[in-house]
Amino acid sequence: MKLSLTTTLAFGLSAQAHCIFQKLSVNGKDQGSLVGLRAPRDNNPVYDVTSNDIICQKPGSTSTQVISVAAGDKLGAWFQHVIGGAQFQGDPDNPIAKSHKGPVTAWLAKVADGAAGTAQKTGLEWFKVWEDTFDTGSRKWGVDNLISKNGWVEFTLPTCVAPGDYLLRVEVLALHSAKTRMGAQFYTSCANLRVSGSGSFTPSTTVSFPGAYRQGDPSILVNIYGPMGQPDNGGKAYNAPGNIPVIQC
Ligand SMILES: [Cu+2]
Repeated sequence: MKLSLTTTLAFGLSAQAHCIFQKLSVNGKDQGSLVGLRAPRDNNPVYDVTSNDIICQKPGSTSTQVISVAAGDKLGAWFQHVIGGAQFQGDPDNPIAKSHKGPVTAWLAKVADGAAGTAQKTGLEWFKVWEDTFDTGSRKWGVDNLISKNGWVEFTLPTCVAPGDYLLRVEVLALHSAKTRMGAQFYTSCANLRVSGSGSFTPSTTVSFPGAYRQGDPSILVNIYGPMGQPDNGGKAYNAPGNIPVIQC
């Protein structure tokens, strides 16, 4: 299909180059669109790290289904430009615009057993189970790897995670405009998980959302462009915000 200039411009204006975490996979098995997820309806980012929207994005589609997983399973979180995937055929901003460099992180918070589908998202204690931030060797960001896997973020649920119900929060942080205060863009959804296995990990350090991030954090208020304008953080290491390491089993 050949788009007319008018159509292209119309898409260009309406189609901001954002993304939505809208599907989970377990050991490669797709769980279905929005199944077991608390996801926003539109792809606009959250900018205000003090808002409750920083937890699971803006209230939108809320599934009360719970996804059963085992510690050690390979989980996938699927980010796409709009719900369903590309906004139109050949959408260059699917899964997300290439400009949107930044880290991808995955977090868990324990909720009452049996309550993953209905538990409140506020007041939880979060710990980090995985991250893909910035590789100073290849100068690739987590978002670059997400794009190379057509929007899939894949990680192993650590084997030590104790059985029970959790919310899983996977976050893309886009830093292309982060040199301006409130310019960093946060994209998250939460998945309702029921974890089985024989793990017994209890996190010694947790953070709250909101609370973990501050608008002036050097990881949030940051110019990622080097002297030639290249988005490589000037070749320097980059730590994802939250000041908490990934758990070690
Ligand atoms: Cu965007």
